[in-house]
Amino acid sequence: MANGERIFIAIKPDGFQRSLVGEIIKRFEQKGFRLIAMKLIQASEDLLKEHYIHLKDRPFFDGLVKYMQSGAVVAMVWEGLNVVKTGRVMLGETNPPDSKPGTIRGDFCIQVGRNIIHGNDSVESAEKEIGLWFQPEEMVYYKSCSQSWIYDE
Ligand code: DAT
Ligand code: MG
Repeated sequence: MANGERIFIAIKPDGFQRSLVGEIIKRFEQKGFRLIAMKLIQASEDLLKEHYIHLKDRPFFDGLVKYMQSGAVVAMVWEGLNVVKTGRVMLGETNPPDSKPGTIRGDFCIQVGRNIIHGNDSVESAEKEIGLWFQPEEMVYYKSCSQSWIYDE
């Protein structure tokens, strides 16, 4: 089912410390996406090195892992039609100065090394990262009472 597309979203330690958790969750909720998993964790170095393995040769890799490991992360799975494409638009660009006002990074952060939120750029990476951060039993499946007011079929 197309509405069953999923994205892994993580509010990074800076987003958490800056009390942006409610604001970020609100944006996904109000858009109409469904929250199907969420937890507050301090991620291990091993998990973060695996999560960012595609960036392991970049000069900022060690700093990135250290920053992500430095505090609480709110890990979430959101579901909905085109949630990956739309979620990336909602996040804004990787580099905050390239992000438009109205996007999360455009509204709330300044530097790429403190860009407050993570979200996948493809359905394939979403499924991979959901598997890395969550066990299948951590997903909560429920019928949304607003489903027919958000989708026309
Ligand atoms: P995104 O998080 O938008 O998917 P990415 O996957 O290219 O971006 O990089 C992952 C994270 O790495 C990014 O959110 C912040 C950090 N990063 C990327 N480029 C960086 C740079 N030039 N300097 C410092 N950190 C960087
Ligand atoms: Mg990325």
